[in-house]
Amino acid sequence: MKFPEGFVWGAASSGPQSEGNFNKIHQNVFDYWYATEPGEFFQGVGPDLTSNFYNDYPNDLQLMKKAGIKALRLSIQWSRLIQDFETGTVNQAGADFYRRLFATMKATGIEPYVTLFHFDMPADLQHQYGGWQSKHVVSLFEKYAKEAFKLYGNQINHWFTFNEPKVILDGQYLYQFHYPKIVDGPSAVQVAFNINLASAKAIAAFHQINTNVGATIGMILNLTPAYAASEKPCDKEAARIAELWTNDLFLQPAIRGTFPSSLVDLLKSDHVLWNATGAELDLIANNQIDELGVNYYHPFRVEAPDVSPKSLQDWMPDIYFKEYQMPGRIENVDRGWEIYPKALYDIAISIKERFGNIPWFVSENGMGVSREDRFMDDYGMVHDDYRIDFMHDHLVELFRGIKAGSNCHGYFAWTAIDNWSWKNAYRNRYGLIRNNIHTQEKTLKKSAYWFNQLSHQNILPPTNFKLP
Ligand code: BGP
Repeated sequence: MKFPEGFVWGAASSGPQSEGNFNKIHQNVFDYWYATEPGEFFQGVGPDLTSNFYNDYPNDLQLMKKAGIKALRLSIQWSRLIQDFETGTVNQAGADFYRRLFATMKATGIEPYVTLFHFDMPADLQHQYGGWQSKHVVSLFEKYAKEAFKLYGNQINHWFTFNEPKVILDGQYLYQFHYPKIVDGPSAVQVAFNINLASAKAIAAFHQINTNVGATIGMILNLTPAYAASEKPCDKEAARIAELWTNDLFLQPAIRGTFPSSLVDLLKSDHVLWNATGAELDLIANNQIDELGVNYYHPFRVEAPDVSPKSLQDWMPDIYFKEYQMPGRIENVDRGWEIYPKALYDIAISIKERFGNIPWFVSENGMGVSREDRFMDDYGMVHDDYRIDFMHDHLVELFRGIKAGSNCHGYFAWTAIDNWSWKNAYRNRYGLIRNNIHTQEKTLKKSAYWFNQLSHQNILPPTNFKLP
């Protein structure tokens, strides 16, 4: 299986999960949450040090190169770059850090793919205004984005406004796995709109400011194709609505500039539709992404809910669908996620057929496994054949999608070096490179050698790959 010429082999990470809090002047919501409730995090490990990328990046980048990583997705932390959120004044130390980092990446031959927002709302903006619930925060984000474009426009060719907006809704406003752990369906609806608006505003600003010919701007969406548990009409209806809510709510505005009309009708008849002005809708209509990043980990199987959505209950999106755990599924038990590579083919076809075959790439895919020292040999190398199998099987499906004409131009593993997984901290390790978090010693796993071969040959190595 030979991938198309120029196919990009990369890895993804984020600022809050890798940098560590060195020289940061503001807390983001995770810093604040850890400072106030450290027991919420696995083994009490917080975001202070993470993988020490702030200090260690020259060394880390060299290791990534050895793993064949030719592009690295990372994020700027709003809470590091900006001194005064209201005016958008830059914090010089933060600005210098990212400039040095991007320059070192270029010198190392690793192309930066930069995300502006990866779950890390500044804590002050969460507390003062309610974070993404507030349109004022949307305008502050636009100011931050403008500064980033001005500062790094000549260094960056691939910009992304948001990482996984859906997870922001789920974590902060519905299912309580990110601070401030609110449960409020109608607020989640407004947040969905506000994030789409913030992304469009940043795209508009990019078009005004950017002078780097060929630079593009996109968005990173976690797509979880919704599959009905059965052929029963009620399960299929649940899957239809789940697809609209989980995927199309962000895909359609980002790519076509409109919201799915049947979802809008449903929210309207439930009296929970977002507040939006005509000018805001025009802005969204006129500012589309150039490329789409797709994070894919697991499918979303659904069945009809236990009680009718007409029952008297607080509005939540899942009054329309219930998650279904398919018996006999293959699962990454450590993370509780079904492993279903075929969904990547389905995503490829859906982008081709429903979303104009927009240029896209897999911006995250990987497997988080706990206690990886189980698989370590006498020399300290983790033999992570399960990760190789996982990536291999997903790439087989991706390849099928590309052969069927889907416009996919890259694959980024989550992640290069084991990093901090939010509430799960260092429980599940995703890296091609192991991080001993007690010493910060970083060493290649077997999968790094596999990935290196893949990246250099552009051909999928066999699963029974032998170390060189
Ligand atoms: C995605 C996020 C990443 C990363 C990954 C793995 O949702 O964009 O930040 O963390 O999932 O998930 P987790 O860390 O929750 O195991």
